Amino acid sequence: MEEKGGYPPECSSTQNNVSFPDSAAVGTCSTVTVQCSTNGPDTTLNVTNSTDGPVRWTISHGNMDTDSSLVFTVCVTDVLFHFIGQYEASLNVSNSTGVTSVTWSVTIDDVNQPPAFLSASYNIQVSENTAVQATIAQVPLVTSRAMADSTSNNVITVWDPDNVTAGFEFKGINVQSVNVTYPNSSKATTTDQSNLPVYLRNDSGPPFSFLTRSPLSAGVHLAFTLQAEDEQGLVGSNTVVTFVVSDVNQAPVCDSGNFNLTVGLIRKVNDSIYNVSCTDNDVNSTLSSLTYHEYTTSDSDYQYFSISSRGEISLEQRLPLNVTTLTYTVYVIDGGDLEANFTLFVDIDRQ
Ligand SMILES: [Ca+2]
Ligand SMILES: [Ca+2]
Repeated sequence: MEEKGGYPPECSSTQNNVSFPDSAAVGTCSTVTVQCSTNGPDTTLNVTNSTDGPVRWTISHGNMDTDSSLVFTVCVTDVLFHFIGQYEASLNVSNSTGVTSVTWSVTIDDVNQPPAFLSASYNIQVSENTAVQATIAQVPLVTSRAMADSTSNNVITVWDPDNVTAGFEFKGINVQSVNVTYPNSSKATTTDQSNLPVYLRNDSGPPFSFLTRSPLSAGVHLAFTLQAEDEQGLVGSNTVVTFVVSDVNQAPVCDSGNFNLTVGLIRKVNDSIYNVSCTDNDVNSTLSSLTYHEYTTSDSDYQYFSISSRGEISLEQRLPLNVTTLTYTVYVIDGGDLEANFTLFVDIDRQ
């Protein structure tokens, strides 16, 4: 009886090369056709993967073609940044008689990537009473997107994965322009930070810092368009960092303070005797909305007067005959519950 051949598989190439740029996206594949003959009694071949090194790719194959070819595909399964170099992987192709090893040299090439910001825009609230020379945001550099701080609102992370090849690495941040919007709706655009109340200190670092140079005015918006650049001059997408100066409630101010007012005895009920005028500097319309009231506990003379919510004081009763001065204390309160008060001393003119 004739015996079938008894040899391990024969493959057309036992040493194969593939290379990927380190910027290759997960899922990128390189296909290599290797003809492996069954070379024996079997009709199929077994392939076992004995890849070592970083597990950032897989080598798989399809069904055997009629010409005894196996088509192998090397696919990227994880990001390749920071895995620059040459690695070896191997497969064992076997039949019932023996094993043939097919090796793969996988090369990850360093490709320069432009630096990038984690986010295309940032909105940062800054209180109007922030101290001068305070740090209001930071711009750190990382070499991996995964290392970026994505939870702190005032951290503007820039990343450049290149930290191996000289000349590919991050160089600095340029302020392209600053758009300033004032509470009165006027706008200005500048490339010169020197007169702005907020500026990016980009001459030392990273991390770079945004600082206040001068007191901040409520309602002002400062939008910085930033560009990150590497040593080879590559630039990524810009980011826009907008600082919004928030209004902090301040109490109303009444210019008059306590004062004396002379009112004729013969004035009639409902006659208007005075208009209180207080002001509130807040930009926010709620924080600056004022309503006027009278105190009904501190003195008893309030019954002679009334004050409208807009500050108009009128007589509520005829003035008494036997008194020369009445005391009337009023207060004004803003939409944020801050108040100012003052006392009117009403001298009754009997003439
Ligand atoms: Ca780079
Ligand atoms: Ca106020």
